[in-house]
Amino acid sequence: MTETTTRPGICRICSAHCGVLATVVDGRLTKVTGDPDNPMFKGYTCSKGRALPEIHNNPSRLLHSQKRQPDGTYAPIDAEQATDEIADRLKHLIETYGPRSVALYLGTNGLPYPPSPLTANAFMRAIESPMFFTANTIDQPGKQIALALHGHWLGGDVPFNEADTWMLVGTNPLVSKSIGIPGQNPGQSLRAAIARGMNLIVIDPRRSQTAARAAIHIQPRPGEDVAIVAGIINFIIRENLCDTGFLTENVVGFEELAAAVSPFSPEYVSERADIPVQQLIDAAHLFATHGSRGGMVNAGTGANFSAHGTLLEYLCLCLTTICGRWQRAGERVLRPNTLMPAYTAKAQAHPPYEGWGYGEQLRVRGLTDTVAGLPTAALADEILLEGEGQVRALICVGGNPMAAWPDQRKTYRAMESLDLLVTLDTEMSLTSRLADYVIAPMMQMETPAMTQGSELIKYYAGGTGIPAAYAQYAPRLIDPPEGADLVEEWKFFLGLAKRMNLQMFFVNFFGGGGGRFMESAPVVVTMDKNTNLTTEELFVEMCANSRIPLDDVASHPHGRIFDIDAVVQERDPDCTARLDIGNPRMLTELTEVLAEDFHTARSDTAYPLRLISRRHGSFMNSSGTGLAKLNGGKPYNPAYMHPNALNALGLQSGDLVTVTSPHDYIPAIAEADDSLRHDVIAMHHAFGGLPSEDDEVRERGSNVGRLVPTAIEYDPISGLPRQSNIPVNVTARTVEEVDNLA
Ligand SMILES: Nc1nc2c(c(=O)[nH]1)N[C@H]1C(S)=C(S)[C@@H](COP(=O)(O)OP(=O)(O)OC[C@H]3O[C@@H](n4cnc5c(=O)[nH]c(N)nc54)[C@H](O)[C@@H]3O)O[C@H]1N2
Ligand SMILES: Nc1nc2c(c(=O)[nH]1)N[C@H]1C(S)=C(S)[C@@H](COP(=O)(O)OP(=O)(O)OC[C@H]3O[C@@H](n4cnc5c(=O)[nH]c(N)nc54)[C@H](O)[C@@H]3O)O[C@H]1N2
Ligand code: SF4
Ligand SMILES: [Mo]
Repeated sequence: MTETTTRPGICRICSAHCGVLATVVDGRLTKVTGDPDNPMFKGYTCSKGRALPEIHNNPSRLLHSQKRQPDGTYAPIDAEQATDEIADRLKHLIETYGPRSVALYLGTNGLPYPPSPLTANAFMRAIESPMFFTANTIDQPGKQIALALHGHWLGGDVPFNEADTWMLVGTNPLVSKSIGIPGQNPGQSLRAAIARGMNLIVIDPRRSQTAARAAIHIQPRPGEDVAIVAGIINFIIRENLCDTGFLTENVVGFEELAAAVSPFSPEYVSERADIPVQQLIDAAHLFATHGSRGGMVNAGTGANFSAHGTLLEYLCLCLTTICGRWQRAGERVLRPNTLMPAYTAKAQAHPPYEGWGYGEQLRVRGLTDTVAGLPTAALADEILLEGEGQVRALICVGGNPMAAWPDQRKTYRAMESLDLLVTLDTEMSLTSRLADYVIAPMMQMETPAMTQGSELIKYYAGGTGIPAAYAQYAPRLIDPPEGADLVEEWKFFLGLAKRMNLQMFFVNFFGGGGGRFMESAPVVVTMDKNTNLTTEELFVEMCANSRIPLDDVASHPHGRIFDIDAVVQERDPDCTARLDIGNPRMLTELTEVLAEDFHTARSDTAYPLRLISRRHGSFMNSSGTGLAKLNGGKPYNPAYMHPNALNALGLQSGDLVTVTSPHDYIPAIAEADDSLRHDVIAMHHAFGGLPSEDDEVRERGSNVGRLVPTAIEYDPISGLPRQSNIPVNVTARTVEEVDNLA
């Protein structure tokens, strides 16, 4: 007899954390749909969430950990045995070379498993290695650094669902569900907002899905967002459209900002960004004056990848602040915590603090630790650079350096040169194919789930996080497949700690951004030899100081929006804190941007096109690209080009081309796309094979990271290289080259 159950669960592929319904037939996940009874999502999901059955039942999923054999092939290994061997090798490396020789990299798939990043971090602290890296510093590290320089507004964000304007710079939340428009069914939120009269302003070289809905779509040359936002600020200041009351009470640095942006006249910005003067003026005017409830500015990856990501984020905060677009006393708190501790939102500033320059010093490019973490773009150098402190072992948790890091060839050399590479991955990812050990973990529906992480991200950047007192908990919905030997990631680290005789201090929230504003002390769980916790028990610890008890949340299996009447309080009478919009370091960098010779850069005939980033609706970075259900028979990432640009090169959709940057080249498959500027090509990142597998471009796609050098143009604080607006040329592959690829 078959047994079928349908129960609520949580998709955690992206930070939206949609409440779903999961159907299980005889222990096998067969169907995932939206949950109409979920009050937040009301039945919403995306194609990735609905593919969770295929993701779980993927024939290439690892059901056993793997060990690399002397001949380079892989053989299954018992997870306990693998942990023994890894612990021994780590102990030996630490004894011989010191703790800094061991580094850890946490990628995007830490997100689905709340204790996993925290235990990985506790393990690194226990071995006393500072070398803890995450994908954050190859993403938008400027967000947290800029917040440190600007200060935080303790009243929180203006609700998107009430605002009459909003500005989005280089982000496409209809697809990415990441920022600005709430990620919980963004299409629905945007439709409602537009129906209400919202005028959306989108700055994007591509008519993205989001840009197509905008009242004003500025379609500039890529990489000019700093100039554009500076120009908008300048116009608003010149036209006296600032919120002077807010500025007087809460802000310092206005004169300095006004002086620094003054050269960014509409005419100058128009020429530099190649946009109509009037459009810039209209956008600035609209943003400053439209409607009764002004909205905010949010930037995404596209705008952050220009090598001035910190400055761009800082200017976005300045624009929000000069217009006073923060929640005020008496207004509702947009994101009151539910599975996080309660806090008091106040209509006042939290003053600026140190954003970088402390902690661990990297041995390259003068980079240091930052509030966004250590610069991941320099980790390959730390592995390759010999001498005191050289990194010799790397543990990758839910990340894929070979697919996602800049400079793929350098990354390859680094991975190959390691004494020990361990990945925790659900498949033989590009990076796992170079690993000594691949630890096979349990997957989403085999582990308990909660929405705490989706709440936490509001501390990372404005415009993110669930915009309501919403929470959900879901138990394990399936057992791992029969005969499988799978570990929960956090238990792998506990297993290492036990074998290495370490005591770990597990802290329920990271310090930095989040920890700074917690009114209650973090929960600390001491883990050692005697620790015998289940994940469920650890969740209870993690939520020990939550506003709503975890039990209460769990008693509403479809999730619940709790009735919390949180209102922003008046500022403290003795508050002297101010937001700073005149940070000297940032304004000096703005002057340097102004001094750039953009005419010469633009007339480089060797690289006439600019390659920009964009996300794929069906995949989360490199995850899922091999699944037929998601790739619809197209497992590669095309080189999207305007049809006229394609014609001019004598090319057609489907043709093989070579995309060359000053740094390297990749094969690619051209595809017409009239949403782009003529001088821009767009490609999804995190595709492609190893550098030796160019002939598999139709099966694996192309690795954009290979075109990106790490040490030439990069954000001076975060080390984030220029991952968009990459100068390139596109040429047809010669008959010979195509033959070789056949
Ligand atoms: N050129 C260029 N480079 C970029 C970007 C860009 O736009 N352009 N974007 C950058 C950004 S924003 C980011 S966040 C990084 C992403 O960088 P990474 O996080 O390093 O890359 P992902 O592809 O997300 O890696 C996810 C890995 O998790 C594995 N995985 C899938 N499911 C599970 C699971 O349940 N458990 C475990 N343990 N593993 C799982 C996948 O197989 C894959 O190997 O890339 C950055 N790099
Ligand atoms: N479906 C899906 N969702 C995802 C992911 C995924 O891979 N797939 N990845 C997740 C991750 S890790 C992240 S960090 C977020 C990122 O979320 P977003 O930042 O929203 O990323 P994208 O969707 O790539 O949107 C970036 C936009 O920037 C534009 N752009 C590129 N270069 C420039 C430029 O120089 N200036 C300006 N103004 N625009 C530019 C691109 O055309 C694109 O429309 O998405 C998350 N969500
Ligand atoms: S939007 Fe994100 S969380 Fe929701 S179903 Fe899609 S991938 Fe899953
Ligand atoms: Mo990201």
